Amino acid sequence: MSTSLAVDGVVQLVDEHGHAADPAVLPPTAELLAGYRAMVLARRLNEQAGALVRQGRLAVYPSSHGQEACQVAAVSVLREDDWLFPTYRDTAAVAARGVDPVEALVLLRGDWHCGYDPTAHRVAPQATPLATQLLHAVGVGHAARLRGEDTVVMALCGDGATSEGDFHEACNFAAVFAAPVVFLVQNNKYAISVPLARQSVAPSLAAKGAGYGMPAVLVDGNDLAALSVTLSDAVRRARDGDGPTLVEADTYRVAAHTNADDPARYRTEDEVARWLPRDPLARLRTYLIAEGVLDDAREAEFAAAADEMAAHVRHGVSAEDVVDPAELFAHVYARPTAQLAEQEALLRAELTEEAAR
Ligand SMILES: Cc1ncc(C[n+]2csc(CCOP(=O)(O)OP(=O)(O)O)c2C)c(N)n1
Ligand SMILES: [Mg+2]
Repeated sequence: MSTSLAVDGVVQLVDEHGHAADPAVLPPTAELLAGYRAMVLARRLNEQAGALVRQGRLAVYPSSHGQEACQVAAVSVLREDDWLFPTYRDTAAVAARGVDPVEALVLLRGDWHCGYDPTAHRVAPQATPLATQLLHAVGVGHAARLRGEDTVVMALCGDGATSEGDFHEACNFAAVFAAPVVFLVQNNKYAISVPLARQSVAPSLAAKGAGYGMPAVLVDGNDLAALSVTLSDAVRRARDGDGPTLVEADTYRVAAHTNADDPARYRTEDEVARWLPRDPLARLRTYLIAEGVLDDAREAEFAAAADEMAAHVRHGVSAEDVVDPAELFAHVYARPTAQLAEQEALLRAELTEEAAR
């Protein structure tokens, strides 16, 4: 296990100055370069989605700014036939998995519940009810095992979600039945305005793994290399039939919870300023430049790819979809109830009347 790489209990391979204490244990440079490119795209997606909120094109966007290493590593360690179970904050991970970000953002535009086909890239719908997706993730992993498949499930949640009963049930069931699940807790220090200290007094969230009899690792969540090695190990264990792992990523939510939140009411600017030098992109960039694999030409290439993606998102999200209001009633029940059928008929009649005016 990568716990052997932990210093003071935290796995870190590239420090905030871009220095690697032991380059021999790092993933191959080409892999890190690809990870850096993916983080550039992830950050740009966060910025573009934030701009679309300010333009009124999206209702809300929970940014993963500062958490891009988690977003990218969670996906890069998976095989195509594995599953990802994301939360509302994980749009960048969903996009990194290959889902069209425009489709992922449909939910946040209020047009549809899940704008993408979860089976196409094996990405479950982004869950807003905290920790509910963890139970589904364990169910999918357990089912795969019963069928004799070696599929692995990556289940994402936040620090606040670890207080939910669903988190406990998911971890316990997964451990007892050796379900092939990796629980990645992105500890970004807040659940909206509730700081970690009011969430748990456990020595760490990873420490909770002991209570389930599950291996657990605390990793620097802004260090892509450390996350990749730790999560790859956990995925390997799960695939080999050795059960789940709990990974706590020590990171920070640099932006507000969403645009509907004013973080100045519960945290200081000094605190944010202390985290900025630990930025996941900056440290890997420094490392890759020092290694001679990242130069101006590459940076320009990555920036152009980010520009192209952002333009695609801007155009896609700004397009005025024609939405049929009667779709409200579709897909609620296999056979609509009498009340729903009555309400739908009422709505249709009102729409026809409106159109005739
Ligand atoms: C079951 C449930 N309770 C409450 C909420 C309201 N809520 C939305 S986000 C959030 C904070 C979650 O914090 P955390 O798990 O740390 O994730 P983060 O937003 O920091 O990524 C809360 C309480 C919810 N969505 N679901
Ligand atoms: Mg949080």
